[in-house]
Amino acid sequence: MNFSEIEVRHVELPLKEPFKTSFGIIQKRNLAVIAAKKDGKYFYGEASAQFAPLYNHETTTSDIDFIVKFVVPALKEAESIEEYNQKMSTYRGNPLAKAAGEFLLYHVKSVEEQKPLKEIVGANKEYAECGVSVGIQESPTKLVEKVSKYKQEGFGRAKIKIKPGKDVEYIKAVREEFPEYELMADANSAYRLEDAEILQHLDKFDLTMIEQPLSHRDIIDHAKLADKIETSICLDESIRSAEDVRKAAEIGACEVINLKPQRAGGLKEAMKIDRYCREKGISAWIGGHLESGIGASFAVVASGMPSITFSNDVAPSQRYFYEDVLKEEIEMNGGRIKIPEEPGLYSEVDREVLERYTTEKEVF
Ligand code: OSB
Ligand code: MG
Repeated sequence: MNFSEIEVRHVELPLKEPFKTSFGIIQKRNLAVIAAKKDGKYFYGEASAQFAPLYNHETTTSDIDFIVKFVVPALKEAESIEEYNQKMSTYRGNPLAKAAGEFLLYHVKSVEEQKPLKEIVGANKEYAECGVSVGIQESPTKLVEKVSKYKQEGFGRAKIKIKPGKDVEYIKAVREEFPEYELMADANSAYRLEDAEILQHLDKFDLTMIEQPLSHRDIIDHAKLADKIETSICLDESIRSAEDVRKAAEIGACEVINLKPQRAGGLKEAMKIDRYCREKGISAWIGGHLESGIGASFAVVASGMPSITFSNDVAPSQRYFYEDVLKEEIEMNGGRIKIPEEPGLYSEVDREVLERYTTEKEVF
């Protein structure tokens, strides 16, 4: 595409509080942001890796390296999103970095064709239903306090991060306090099949699902676990493509998919997963990685796709950040976020704010 300039930025957003999962603590939100200028306008994409390779193998700086070496040249050369994805498919892994460039091209497409992103991805909902992902807390009491606060703010369900030793007592405490509230758990691969007994204890608490209990590379043991527990299994880390969904579903490894477009390398593959889920009657919802307003814009839109039947991990800007990089921050009303009917992102990027939180920048 004919970009006059492409910026690759390391952006560091302070978090209101650290976010703790079984894989580690996220202290600050380090993001790789691409901005490409065309006909005087900027278009954006974001890679949602963390500072450390905790969720997958990618890191903020490995993504910046991948973006500089492979995404920037592909953005310049490709004449279409298909061509960009074709180029990316020759490289292994790095879905979060690949998605940053692809998101940017969807931003271009939306603005140039004057079509809202929701129409481009085939979204048929007006709102993204918001759930909240609650990090591991010091004590069950503290967790109950947190859930209570988020519930009052309007989030339609709470997802509780768990790990061995911080599971049954924590979930029990929340369930006792809120007998009717929609609850689920996310283990981020913290258990092994041998731990099935611990996970069986969770069956008592009427969780909508348990997300990624076992290894990030596994589907086989998840299928075995599915025979041992009653709670539905949802896969996150193990799913990188529509093909992965097919295999997991065929062997009975999951009933639900946490669909993260960035983990699938972008919106095109996310649309394929959406279609597959719809055809096979598999339920899905959109997951998140503490995105800035740029990444969240794409997650909000994806939350409107037809296969989405559960609340999503999409949240208003103020959930994690004091200040977001959008001119109008993402807002939640009555537990949901309006999916924009206008072309472009949720709102324009505030370049002053973006600049203020940029710690490094390269311009091509
Ligand atoms: O497992 O879904 C996950 C955050 C970073 C990496 C992985 C995950 C998460 C979350 C938070 O659960 C989701 C969000 O609120 O953006
Ligand atoms: Mg998860």
